[in-house]
Amino acid sequence: MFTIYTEDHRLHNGKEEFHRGKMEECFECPRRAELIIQNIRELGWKVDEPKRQVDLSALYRIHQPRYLSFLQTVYEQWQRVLIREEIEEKIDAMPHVWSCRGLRQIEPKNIYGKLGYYSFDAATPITAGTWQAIIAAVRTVLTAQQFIQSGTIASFALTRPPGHHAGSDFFGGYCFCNNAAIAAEAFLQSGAKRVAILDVDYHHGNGTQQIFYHRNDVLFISLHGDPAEAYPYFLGYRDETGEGVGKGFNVNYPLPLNTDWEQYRTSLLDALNIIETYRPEVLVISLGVDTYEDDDISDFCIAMHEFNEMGSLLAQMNLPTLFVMEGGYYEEVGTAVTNVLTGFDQAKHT
Ligand code: OKP
Ligand code: ZN
Repeated sequence: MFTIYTEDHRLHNGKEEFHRGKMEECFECPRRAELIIQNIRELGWKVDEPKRQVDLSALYRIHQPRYLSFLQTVYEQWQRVLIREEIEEKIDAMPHVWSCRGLRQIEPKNIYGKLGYYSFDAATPITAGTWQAIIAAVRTVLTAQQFIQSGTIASFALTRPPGHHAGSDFFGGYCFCNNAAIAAEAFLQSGAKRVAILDVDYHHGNGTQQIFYHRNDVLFISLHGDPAEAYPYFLGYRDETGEGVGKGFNVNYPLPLNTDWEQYRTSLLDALNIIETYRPEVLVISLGVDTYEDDDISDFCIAMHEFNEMGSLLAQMNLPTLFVMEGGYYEEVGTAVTNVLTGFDQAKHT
C-alpha cells in the first residue's frame, strides 16, 4: 500500500492530558506514527513525502477562517500570557472551562476563554509546533488524495495529529483539523458527486458528523463505542441520521462495550451495504485501530489477526480507497494498521 508520511508530525508533542481526574502522559504521541511507519518500511512498501505545493483550499472550505487563525496564533498568545505571569516552564496550552447550556456562545478576548470556546475536552494540549504538524497532516492527506484522484487504486495517509473529532470550528479528542473531511471535500472539488466516509475508529467521529450533517454529497457512517458508555459521550446515537437534504446520509452504529469481531463484522457488513446503495465514487476510511482488544483507552475486543479480514471486506467494495490514520494506542499499533492494509491489498489481487 502506497503511504504518505512526513516526520513533521513530531512537532505536535503534547506533554500531558487530563485523564481519570489527573494529568497523565499523552496517549496521542509521536511514537505512535513512528511505530506505524516502521512496520510499513519493514514490509518494503513505497513511502512518499507530502507534496509542498498542494492546494489547501479544501482545508478552508471545511474549517471556519476564525477557527483556523485561532489555531495558527493560539500558542503565541499563550506564551505571552506565560511571560506576563512570569512562568518560566514550557507549558502546553489547554482549556479548563467550556460554555454549556445557559451560557453564551461568544468568543472571549482572553486566551483561556478562547481555548474553551474552540474546544470540547481537556485531552488535547497545544504545543509550540502544533500548527505546523496540523498543516503537515493536511498536506499528507491531500497528497494521498491527489494520487487517488489520478488513478491510484488505494493509498494510506499516515496522519498525526488525527482528525475525526475536529469539527468546522472546534478541536478535541487529540484532533484539530479533520483530515478525512478535508480529503472528502477535495474529491468533491475535483469533480466527484458522491463520497462516502466510513469511520472504524473506536470513538465516534463527532467532528466528521457535524461537518457533513446537513449534506447529501458526503455519506458518513461510523461504528463506535455506544456514547452512553464511551467517549465522546455527547454524540453518536443511532437516531442521528442527518438533517435537511442531509437526512439519511449520516449513519451511526453505537456498539456495546466488549464488542468482538463477530458482532462488529455484522454491523460492518450492514454499513458496507449502505455504501453500495449510495454508489459513491470514492471511499475514505477513517482508520482507527483502537478497536483492538488491548488498546489502552478503548473497550472493544478485536484480535490482531482479525484486522486482516476488516481490510479484505473493505476491498470488496471495489472502490478507490483512501485510508486516513486516526486512533490506536498500544505498542502493536503498526501491526494492526498493516494487517488492515495487507488484508485490503491481498483481496484486491485475488
Ligand atoms: C481520539 B481518537 C482518556 C479518555 C479519552 C480522549 C480520547 C480521544 C480519542 N483521557 N480521551 O478517536 O482515537
Ligand atoms: Zn479513537
